Amino acid sequence: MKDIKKFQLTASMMCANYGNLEKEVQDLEAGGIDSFHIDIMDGRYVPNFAMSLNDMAYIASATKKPLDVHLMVEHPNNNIEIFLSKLRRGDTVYIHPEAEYHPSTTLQKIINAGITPGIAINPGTSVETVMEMLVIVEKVLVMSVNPGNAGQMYLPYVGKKIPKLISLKQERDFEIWWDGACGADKIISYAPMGVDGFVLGTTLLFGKGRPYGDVLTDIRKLKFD
Ligand code: S6P
Ligand code: MG
Repeated sequence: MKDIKKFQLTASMMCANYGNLEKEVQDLEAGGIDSFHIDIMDGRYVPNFAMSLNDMAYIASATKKPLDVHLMVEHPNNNIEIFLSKLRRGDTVYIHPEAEYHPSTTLQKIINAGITPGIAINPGTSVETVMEMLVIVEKVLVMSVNPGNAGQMYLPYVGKKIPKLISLKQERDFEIWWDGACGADKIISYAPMGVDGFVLGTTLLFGKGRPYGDVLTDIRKLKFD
């Protein structure tokens, strides 16, 4: 058995208790979370509204940990500056290529702002359709559920994309992150293969009646073959 400690963990803040967001941020940070995942939705690109600009800005002000901003909005190029202006070097912005006419233009705006550029790949989007963008981005967020909601079922066909992306990541220099229905089984399967980070939501972290620090410690202690 080999201990693999290199993977990162980010907390999906749309699953947090909004009754006391400050305490949620503090508890997650004290518990050892690496970053905060912020799901921004517009009710058009996805059939839901989760977090928005002010939630993101508040969490940015409440922590020095990086923000991992997942934009599920149509045509982010139209107003992405509003988000970028509230972020800091070390934060990431993911866009969905399908939501944009010219995704590489939008990615260039993210890069020009000094923010880490990423793309999110939907379950129904194949790796082949984003091949050129893999050269531009630093992070790829693999969605294992359709975007829009927490607490959904894992779509098993998504796992097949991981070996494809792993074979491309050295040459094209990007990190691979997993988003959706992330249980310990997914970390055990995919961290040893080379997945760099995991988004934790209701499946593993939130609503468990256990301190976040205990859950995160258990995840870090997972054993790998
Ligand atoms: C979904 C969103 C995700 C979820 C996360 C929740 O649109 O992008 O980040 O918040 O997947 O995790 P879980 O374990 O409830 O699926
Ligand atoms: Mg997300």
